Amino acid sequence: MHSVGSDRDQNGSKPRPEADRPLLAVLRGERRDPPPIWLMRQAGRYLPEYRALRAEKGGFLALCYDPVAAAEITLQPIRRFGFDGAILFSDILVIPQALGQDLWFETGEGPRLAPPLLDGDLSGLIADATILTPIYETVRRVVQALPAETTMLGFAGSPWTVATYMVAGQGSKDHSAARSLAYRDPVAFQRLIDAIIAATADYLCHQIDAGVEAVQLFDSWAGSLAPAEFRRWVVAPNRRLVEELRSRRPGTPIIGFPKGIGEKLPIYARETAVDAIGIDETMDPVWADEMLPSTLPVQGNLDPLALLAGGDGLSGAVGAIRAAFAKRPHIFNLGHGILQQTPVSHVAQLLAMIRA
Ligand code: 1CP
Repeated sequence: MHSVGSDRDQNGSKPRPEADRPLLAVLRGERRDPPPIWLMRQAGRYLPEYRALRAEKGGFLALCYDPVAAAEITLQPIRRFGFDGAILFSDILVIPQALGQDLWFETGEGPRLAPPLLDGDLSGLIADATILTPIYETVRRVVQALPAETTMLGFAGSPWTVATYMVAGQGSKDHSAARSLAYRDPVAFQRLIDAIIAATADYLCHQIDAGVEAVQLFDSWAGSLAPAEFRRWVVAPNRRLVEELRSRRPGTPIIGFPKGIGEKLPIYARETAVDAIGIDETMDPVWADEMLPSTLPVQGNLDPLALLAGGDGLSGAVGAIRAAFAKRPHIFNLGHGILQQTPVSHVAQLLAMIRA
């Protein structure tokens, strides 16, 4: 029996047309030449069309919760450059907000969260996951408009990185507030991590149900921990998220991005069991290629400053990365987010270089 809307799944979204999506193929373990490419923070301030929309809508967070605007911003870099992946326009700090912290951005300074959880105690907060609902609407809007060959990426912050903001109430250089709490009261800190894991798993499942085809876990501050703490607060929570997602939404590839972890890379890859791993620009790609299983897709690792500078330095760096990963599934990307001052023309040149 056909009824109106029978081509829609239970969430009301239309399934995407079958097509070859190179980024998704590589995340599933295929090698492609040229490698698929997307850039962390590709939707954002280096684009004049983003800055215009941000000025019109009055601020970054308002954009995150406005599905029409957020879908438009997600699509802007796809229209301009034809990246192989579109990353949902949102932020890792919406999870603390859903857990009950107030969130705002101080101009020129960065995020503020209140109250800071210096004792790791969430009991005074009122969690409300319904605030995340507009974000799933953004995903549905993007997938309706996305070219068939473009992969839709969702994301969340990893528990440790999110906790560093929740504990300090703001960004911090050495993450000492969260690190101190973890030493002083590991039981309270574990409760905080557990709450972030639970909220994040639900959040990512909803993103997947709305049409996201792969997810990235951003552990931007994974590099600030001593080895035993690294295992406890980076490896174990990411592994739990991977297990949870695999059992609840099997078949959705998970990219781990543990920035700054250096020699701990093989431990992270093996013990979290992520489907693909993002590496930052400080890591030697030849070393990473030697240390990681030959079938594991690797994403990275161009220095954002090389892209900003352009010229011969850029082409040299691109060549070295491609040579290092010539025999494995590789996704071309930066080692961290694109810098705001990056000339748009350099991004176009990078794509031309990769696809030549
Ligand atoms: O217009 C503006 O002023 C807002 C700037 C901005 C943007 C465009 C922020 C504030 N967040 C974002 C979007 C964002 N953030 C995305 C969207 C999709 C894309 O990649 O294009 C993603 C994936 C993030 C992830 C994010 N937010 C991370 C992890 C990745 C990373 O860069 O390390 C972190 C740490 C944040 C927190 C955050 N959001 C914004 C700021 C200024 C910060 C603090 C960063 C810090 O503490 O240094």
